[in-house]
Amino acid sequence: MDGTGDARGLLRERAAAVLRGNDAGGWTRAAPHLYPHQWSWDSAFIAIGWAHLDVGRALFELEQLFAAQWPSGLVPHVVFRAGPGEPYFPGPEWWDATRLAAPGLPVQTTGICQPPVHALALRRIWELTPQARRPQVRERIRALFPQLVKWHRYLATQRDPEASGLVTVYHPWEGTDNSPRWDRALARIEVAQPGPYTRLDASQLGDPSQRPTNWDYDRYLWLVGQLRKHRYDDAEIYREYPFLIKDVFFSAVLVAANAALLDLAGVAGASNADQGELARWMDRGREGLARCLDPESGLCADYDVRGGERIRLRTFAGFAPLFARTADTGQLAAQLRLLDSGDFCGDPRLRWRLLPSTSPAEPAFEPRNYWRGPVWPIINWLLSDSLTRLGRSGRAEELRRDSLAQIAADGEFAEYFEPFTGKPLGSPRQSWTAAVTLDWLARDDAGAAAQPG
Ligand code: 2M8
Repeated sequence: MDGTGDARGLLRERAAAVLRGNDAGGWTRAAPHLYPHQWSWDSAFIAIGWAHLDVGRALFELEQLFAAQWPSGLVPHVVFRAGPGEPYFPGPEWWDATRLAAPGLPVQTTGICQPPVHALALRRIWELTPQARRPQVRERIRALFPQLVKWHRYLATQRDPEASGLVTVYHPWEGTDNSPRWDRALARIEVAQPGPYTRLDASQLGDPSQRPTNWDYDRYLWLVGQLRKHRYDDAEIYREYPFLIKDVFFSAVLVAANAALLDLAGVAGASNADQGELARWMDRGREGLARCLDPESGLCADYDVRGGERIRLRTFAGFAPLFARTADTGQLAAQLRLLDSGDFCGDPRLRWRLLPSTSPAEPAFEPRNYWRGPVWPIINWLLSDSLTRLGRSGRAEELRRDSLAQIAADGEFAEYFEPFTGKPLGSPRQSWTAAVTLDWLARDDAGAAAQPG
């Protein structure tokens, strides 16, 4: 990016315009057309973006999302809010989730969840709140805080009945859809006949090679049918359902999110009991992740509970200790070396030294296909935020600068990018890309320190 104030100002205006354009009044579409509803982790990143424009609006984004929280504590991955003129497949009829598991909820939702980045957003909102607005914002944080604790409790208990510190995911849609991490577990599902359906995503995008295949969709939808059959009952799912994965990335985000809630404990007036619980979940998460470190590769490996095997693939998730902000300096140094090795950011073919979703050295790597290779700005935002908080501001600053350069070169706030050419892929005007752009630009304005990492 042209580093002048004018270029930055223009980019900021354009990013703000994307959020305003996708604003549906109190909640924000993840993207126009392709994702017309409110998505869970998108909302959290979006709230960070709003915080640079209006902290009240930022909080409202999270409040609206948590208005759809289930009695169990689960925060659904999609809250279906768009009208009939904005179709999305699969819609609420495929889930029937609120009737089965959350009757009385005023909105329809799906029945799975996504990485708990919400506490990171809440902390960022507080950091960005001007002094004069702090009393009101503090009140709203106090009101929201117990809902976040309940959300984390759901993940730390229902999604981790073994108390391993690792969250179990039930579906590829719980974050990184067609990542090769799920390939073997999905391949075990031999007969996936979810019934007739018509996808909208591939035609909306105009290039099916950037999206999951029909083979994937058959399995995604069949799994939704299985969850429906189990009425989204976690205990029953744990006993009978075929797709259970201990996801190290998801677990790492929960560790970081528990730390964020602890940072806010004073602001929110958290009870000692809540603080004790958050600290226990955080420690347990760190220990769980340490046990998943593969000594050979140095990467963290997911665990397929049903298959009884570790998932040893070179993907961004292998850096879970970084995303979790590990306190172990030896682990930190080793992971930072790997990050810049030829398998990841050090691959000389990369247009920018950013973390791709899957390593180009991995046989499953596909540079244009969704979570199988492209660079995702939000993942690089999470990484740079972690590195900053770990005191590695030099490397964090490079990630920030390169990410801004990538986004500015495109100018359309793409959903993801081809790692070698830097070409924009997926949906343009993706809300969370605009949101992290606003956050990165503000760090620039604040004169982000470029100290050696
Ligand atoms: C993508 O997932 C949705 C299903 O949830 C889809 O492909 O239709 C993923 O990138 C997911 O992580 C993201 O939250 C969502 C909306 O941006 O899109």
